[in-house]
Amino acid sequence: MVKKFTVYLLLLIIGAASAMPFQISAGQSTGEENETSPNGSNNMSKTGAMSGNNTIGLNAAEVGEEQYRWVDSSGAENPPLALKANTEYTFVISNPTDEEHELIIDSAAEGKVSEIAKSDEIEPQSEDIEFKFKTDKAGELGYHCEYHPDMMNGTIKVTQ
Ligand SMILES: [Cu+2]
Repeated sequence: MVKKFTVYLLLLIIGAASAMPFQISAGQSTGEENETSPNGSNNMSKTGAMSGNNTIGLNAAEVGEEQYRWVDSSGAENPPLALKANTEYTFVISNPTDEEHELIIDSAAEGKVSEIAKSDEIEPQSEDIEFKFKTDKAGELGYHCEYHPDMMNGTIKVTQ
C-alpha cells in the first residue's frame, strides 16, 4: 500500500512537471485554491481563465466490443467534471470510433431527458470538434451522449 502510494505520488509530480496535459485535474486544483484564497487571488485566476486554459478534452472511446465511454486526457472513463459558473469552457472532442456521438449537457435532476446544450454531431473517425459551454448557475449538471446515454454519461459540478 505505502509503496504504491509513493509511486503514485512520484507519477503525479512527474506529470505536473511535464507541462500538465491533464486539463481537468488542473481545473479542479484551481477550484480548490479559489475556495481557500481571498478575493484578490480570485480576480487573478479569472484573468488567467481568460487566457484560454478552460479547455476540456473529452473523447469518445470504444472500451470493449460496442462499449462506448467518454474519456478524458488521462484516460478516466466518464469522468466527473468540475466547472466554474460564468466561465466559458471549450470541450475538445475526438471520435476515433466507428460510431457517431453527440455530447449533451443535461440537468442532472431530470437526467437524460433534459437538454441544456449540445455539441454538433461527432462523425466517426472525425477530426476534433470544439463545443463551447458556459452557465451562470452553480449546481449539479450531467452530460451524456445522444446515442449512447446509458454508456456515455457523467456528472458536472458547477461552483460559483
Ligand atoms: Cu455515443
